[in-house]
Amino acid sequence: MRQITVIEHLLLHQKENPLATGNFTRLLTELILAAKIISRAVNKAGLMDVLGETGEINVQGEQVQKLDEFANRVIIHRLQRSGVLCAMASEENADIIEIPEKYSKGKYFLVFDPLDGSSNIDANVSIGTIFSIYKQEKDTDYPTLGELLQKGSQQVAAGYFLYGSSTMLVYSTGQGVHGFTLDPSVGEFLLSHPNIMIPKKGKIYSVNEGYFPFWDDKTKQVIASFKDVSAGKSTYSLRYIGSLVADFHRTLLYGGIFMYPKDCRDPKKPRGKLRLLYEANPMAFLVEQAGGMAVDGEQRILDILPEELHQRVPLFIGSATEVKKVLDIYKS
Ligand code: P6P
Repeated sequence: MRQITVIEHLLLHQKENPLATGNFTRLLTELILAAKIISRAVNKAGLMDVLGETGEINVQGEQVQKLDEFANRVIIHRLQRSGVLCAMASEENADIIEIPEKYSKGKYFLVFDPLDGSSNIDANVSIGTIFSIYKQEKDTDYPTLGELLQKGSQQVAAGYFLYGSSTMLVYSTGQGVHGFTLDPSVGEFLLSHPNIMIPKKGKIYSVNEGYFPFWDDKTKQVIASFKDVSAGKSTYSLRYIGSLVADFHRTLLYGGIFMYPKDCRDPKKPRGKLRLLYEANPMAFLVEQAGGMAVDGEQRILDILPEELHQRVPLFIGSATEVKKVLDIYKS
């Protein structure tokens, strides 16, 4: 395959895309550089003092991993100087990250999870950086939180960097989903998976079965439906890595469904664990661009109007056949 870089692909294959302007290209270029720096640290984690926890607890109530903190700093450092953002929001930061006065601002709003799946870092499991890009609607220097809390359907682009056996970028600007693999010998992400489409039906379901006792009856019915091997029913395999980017990437390429239902255990988390802005929305944007579906059990993820930055949401995402099956059970 001819070596096509991300920016070349953006400009060549999506030239009619209003995003292929200098500003979006600049944003993507800085994001790619940040990912290369993070990838280098992740790949050398065992050799540098970046494994383990910092001893701090983040806004999610989770142990902050040293690599989490490093990835967060790298992205904020690079992107706040890009001159194309009006603000940022990180899964690691409680509030909106404003662009310091000394840097010029732009019209894009970047939402990101700097290193999702980081609790798996010490076990050398694939982890990733997830991002969403929105446009600022109003022409104000300092956007309000209300302006930034847009429905996922308003995303102008979304994607993830996967730090695994190879480092990949999978993203969409609304013109299909495209995968690029980092070639360390040239230091570029090169097109490796053009026009990714998720299989209409899969043979894998992905959920943390350990939480079965905490699910309501409907949810138990949903999960049981993927284990029903009575006559004529499809048999499914269970695969669960516990790192959303890795579980989603497998679902996108192989088909099937990833589920993180709400659980009745923690009244403080009635909607489950995954975050709407930082995890569900970007993955929902991608899966719909690839011909799949993403719901919370009742409605389309991309139709949910966020009420707060760190809002959580149940997530059922993957091939249309399996997601429709979930919706039918919840509605029955
Ligand atoms: P559990 C990682 O912490 C994460 O946010 C996602 O990457 C992953 O899908 C999920 O949590 C795993 O959660 O409760 O199964 O360990």
